[in-house]
Amino acid sequence: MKIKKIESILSCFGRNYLIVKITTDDGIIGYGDATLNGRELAVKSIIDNYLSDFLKERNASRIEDIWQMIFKGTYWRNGPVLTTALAGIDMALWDIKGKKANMPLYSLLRGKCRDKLKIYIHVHGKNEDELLDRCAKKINNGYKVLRYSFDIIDPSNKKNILHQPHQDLEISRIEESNIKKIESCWDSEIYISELIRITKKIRQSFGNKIELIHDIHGRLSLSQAIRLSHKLEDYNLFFLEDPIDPMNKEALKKFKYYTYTPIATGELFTNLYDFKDIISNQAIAYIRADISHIGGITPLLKLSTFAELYDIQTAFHGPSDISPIAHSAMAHINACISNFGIQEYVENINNLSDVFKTPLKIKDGYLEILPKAGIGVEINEEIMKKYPYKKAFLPILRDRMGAIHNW
Ligand code: KDG
Ligand code: MG
Repeated sequence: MKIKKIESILSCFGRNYLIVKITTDDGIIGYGDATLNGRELAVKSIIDNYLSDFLKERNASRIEDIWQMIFKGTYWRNGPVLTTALAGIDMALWDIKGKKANMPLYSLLRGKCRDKLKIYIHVHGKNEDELLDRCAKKINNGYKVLRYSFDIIDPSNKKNILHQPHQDLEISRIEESNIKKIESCWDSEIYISELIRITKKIRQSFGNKIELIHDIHGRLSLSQAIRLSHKLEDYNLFFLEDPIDPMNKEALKKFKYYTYTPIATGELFTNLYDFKDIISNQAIAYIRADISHIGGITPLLKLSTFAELYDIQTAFHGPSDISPIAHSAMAHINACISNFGIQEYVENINNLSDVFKTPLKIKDGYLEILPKAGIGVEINEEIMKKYPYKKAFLPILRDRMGAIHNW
């Protein structure tokens, strides 16, 4: 089974998605996700101009060999552009392998060890009342775990909103803006006190019938994070994501001794080595790896097994800026690894069902996978062509003195 054609298809459905399509000489087509938010054209270029030359005529079933050839064999290893391109290729090859065997990916891997997956979704409010209303709505719809966020009006300048990134797609977001409009001012002290106040409010309103997650996006210093996490301990969070800059691994290793709250990190990591130290030191409770940025299914399986040895669970990154193919591929892995913890999911992602028909179904707040061969996503390329790429940028934050701040 030889690789005959490699294509990359870039389109925009509110969010830009870069899809890798690989066709074999026996006519099997595999799809993978190679979306890197705000860097789509760079990934497309590395696929079209470089990696496709390495792939033509190779045996499509030799996935580990192809993965190593691209990651190590071409010398310039690592970096999000390369690993995201590699992820798209890796997923497409696993999709082909599953289709050839006529088996869903979870069967081809280890076989299901659970029937349904615990998920969490985003809930955002432009103010406290809206947030509480939206939490109530999500709970009524059966969701059990909520990742909450909210806007804060800056008391010293009412036009400045202290924004938290979110994927509650019914609420407008400042992501994907024009380059001139993306800078805003951040104040961590106001954020810390508002977060404590609002977390208490949510617990008072809904008791313990839901689990709560909050994502700090690496915006705090170690001492701010320690102070905050102490105050949040009473509210029993499922986990706190990226309390401090995830690149500061030494600080993460210290932080675990200061808090009972489980810590999750890893959406920014682009290779297994990024995780090595913090897993072997048990600095975190959940790995937030992103299948499309860490290089695909092949490294994600290795990472999960490594984490299993340290009793660390998975909580893979599942925002709306990776495509339904990535969400589906992660669901297959989650179904067949023993240290699955929870999966981040975007409830409205199925609004794209005209273009991507996924094997995923939400039932009573859990995710289920239907038995379709391979990753199991059917793609309507004709409709896709009608949604051309639109350049967009991620926001930029500055502190009160005008210096760049972690976003
Ligand atoms: O592109 C950036 C998003 O993927 C990120 O803001 C989402 O932090 C995120 C999360 O936890 O979903
Ligand atoms: Mg995050």
